[in-house]
Amino acid sequence: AADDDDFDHDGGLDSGTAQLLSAPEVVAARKQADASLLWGTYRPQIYFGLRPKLPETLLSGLAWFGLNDYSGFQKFRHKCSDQDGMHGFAWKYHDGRTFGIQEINDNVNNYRLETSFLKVDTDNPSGGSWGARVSGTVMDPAKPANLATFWYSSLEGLDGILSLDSDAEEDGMDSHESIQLKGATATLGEFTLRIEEGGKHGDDGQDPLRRTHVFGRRVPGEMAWRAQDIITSDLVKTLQSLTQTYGRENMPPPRVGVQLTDLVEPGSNFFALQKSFSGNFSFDVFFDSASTPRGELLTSAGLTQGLEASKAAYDARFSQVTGLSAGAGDGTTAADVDFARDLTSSLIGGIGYSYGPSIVDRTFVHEYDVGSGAMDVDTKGVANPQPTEPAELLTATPCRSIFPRGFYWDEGFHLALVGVYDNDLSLEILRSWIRLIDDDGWVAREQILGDESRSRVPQGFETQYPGYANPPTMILAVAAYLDRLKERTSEAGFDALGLDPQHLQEFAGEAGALPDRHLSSPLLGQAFLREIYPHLRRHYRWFRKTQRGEIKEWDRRATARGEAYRWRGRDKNHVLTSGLDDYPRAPVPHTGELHVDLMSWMGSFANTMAKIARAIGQQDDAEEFGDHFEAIRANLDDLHWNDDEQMYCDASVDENDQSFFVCHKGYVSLFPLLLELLPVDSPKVSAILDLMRDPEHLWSDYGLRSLSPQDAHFGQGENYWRGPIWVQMSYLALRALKSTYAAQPGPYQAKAQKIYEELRHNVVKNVFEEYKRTGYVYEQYNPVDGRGQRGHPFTGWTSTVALMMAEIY
Ligand code: 6A9
Repeated sequence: AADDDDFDHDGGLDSGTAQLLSAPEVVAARKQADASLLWGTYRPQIYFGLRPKLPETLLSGLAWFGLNDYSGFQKFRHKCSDQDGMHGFAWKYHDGRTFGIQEINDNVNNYRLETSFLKVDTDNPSGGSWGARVSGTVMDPAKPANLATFWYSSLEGLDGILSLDSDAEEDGMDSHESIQLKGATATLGEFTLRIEEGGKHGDDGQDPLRRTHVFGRRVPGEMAWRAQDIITSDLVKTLQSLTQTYGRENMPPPRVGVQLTDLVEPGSNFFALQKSFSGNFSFDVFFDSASTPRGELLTSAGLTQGLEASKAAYDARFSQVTGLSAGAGDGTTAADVDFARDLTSSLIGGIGYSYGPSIVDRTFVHEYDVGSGAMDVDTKGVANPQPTEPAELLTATPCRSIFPRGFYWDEGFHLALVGVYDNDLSLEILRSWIRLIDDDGWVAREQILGDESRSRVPQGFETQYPGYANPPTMILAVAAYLDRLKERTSEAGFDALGLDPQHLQEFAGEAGALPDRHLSSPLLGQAFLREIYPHLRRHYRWFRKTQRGEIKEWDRRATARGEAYRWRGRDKNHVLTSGLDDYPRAPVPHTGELHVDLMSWMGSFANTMAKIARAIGQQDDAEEFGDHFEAIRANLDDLHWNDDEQMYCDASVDENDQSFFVCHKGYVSLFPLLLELLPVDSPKVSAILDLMRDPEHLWSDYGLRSLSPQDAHFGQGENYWRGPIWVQMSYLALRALKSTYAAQPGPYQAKAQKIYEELRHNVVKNVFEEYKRTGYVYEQYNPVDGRGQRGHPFTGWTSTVALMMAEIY
């Protein structure tokens, strides 16, 4: 067993694992998974866009605005925003690999847009080809409906070429009109982009040829994502010449006047194509890879059919994996199933890929983080933010409009749901995060990679600090994978995970198909676990070393057991690193503070590490983790249980070095139960359940409040985590109740079961009601009236409602 202070910089793989990873079955499975995930709607920060998960590549996207007057283009729709007056935008279907269908309710412009895509030839190592459809339906025919739409494609990399194929001919496909771009990049090979009207649009009497305008510009590669600026600057040129010709008073109607210039600059790497419509419309965009056999390329009719077939397949898989189906006799309605499907699809549709440098400050040290005693909160170290080497990340995102990037502790919740629909996709995302764990074992809590990502972050929030943590929820995803493996693999198969890799060959033949391949093949399961294990262990040791809390000499029992924890990175009113931002903590920040939530996370981390180590036959490690786990359980009671208050509390020390409790009835007091660290027959379980169920404190008709209304801090200040209801915390509670406290016999089982049922009912009902009322799910819900508030659509961890409906924990 490694010494605590022997900081292990060696994330390297042992030779057995290295050999395992290069086994032909493993390599082949990897390649296929990679190919099927190459293309995606990995630009969740815009309403609709496609890109491959490759750096410096081909970006495509949609933009639009109303043409009722000349000010329309000031209400440009491109990047997702909660300021656009939408009555919701959500993926109704999205399977992460082959297709998706999104609905966007643009009430302001009187259009419901549907954007969909379908991939073909996805096993092709090139990633295959795809079709995308954009259709618009007028919401209220009595009101004007005129829209300018733009499709753009642009190259970020300088190695590629892209050009307008002006004499592309009608090739017998079912199109009125086809505009084509030809291109090639080193990684995508040669391709053609076809933009066609599939014939579904209403005939508005305009000559369709006159409706389409194209322009091309040469922009620096790192500007290629700035579609709004580039398109707007071209439109401004047209408008300037129109005003010169006609004068402001005599301008032609906007639907005629607002047009791109039709100028294509030599060497253009950014092309935009405009189509303007009155009434209903539809057009298609096809990406044809030269490596896809011609017979497999999509037509508009093929796209229509393929989408229908994909929907049916999705519905079938969805009811199979969630057990949710209408009319099954359990009261589930078709609307319920649609809602759960919308959530799952929107979470998967929110998956993004980003690439670029982050900003990290490796030398800044806050007094509180190292020193001893009370700190002067105004003391700041010297800031030294530096860009890192570029890194890449495939990640689900909390909120497409305001937080469209990777957040470490959100991701554990995202993967809980992603993994139910597509196990292997959840592992790819997990692997992407694991790769970001650095040599010390640290990973930044917020991943802001590259300019586009950074453009959404206010100044002063970009810098990440290598001493700062965030709740280790990645471990939940690994634990969920282990559980699924156990359920799906034969007993012999599961036991084989612990065998020497050579002995696994006999299980190689079991490999099934995507997206469950890593559930059906012990060989692949072992390869995955062995690959991530050294990184996870380094990560765990980083937490254990850098977030260690001080135990006072006089607490001999606890000192002997050694485990105590304190979040680094706090100021007077925030512990952002805890994820619970402004939740009240000790009034004066102090290096002697001990945090019960982090203590609980570390208990869960140690316990899960022990499970993984055991599964892959690392017995010594398993014992070491097991010892930590037991020490944490004991010290939780020694250091954090307040018998007078009958609750778990943070602790701190005063100016005389006397220890005291910091008790606020709220989420922090629930953690030992939320993370299932307490034995079912502990009276402490009963006390926590009572606190949870008390309407005077945490209980509401809409879910668990973060802080009791009786607490002096309730609703105060930023009021972010001082009362509002967070859905993922109710998910943790339901998970603990269902899998432990209501599942195992004990004196509080009945109480736990009742709370489970009521809490599940309340949360699901309220989130669904708010979705019906407003078209959105939210970052949090009001602790008094249950109304959705703050970020929306918040289809990150709020989507765990789908898991509550399916009772999958
Ligand atoms: C600040 C302001 C538009 C805050 O869901 C992501 C995180 C959670 O991990 C965390 O627990 N959210 C929660 O307390 C959002 C974090 C946003 C940080 C960026 C910039 C942007 O204003």
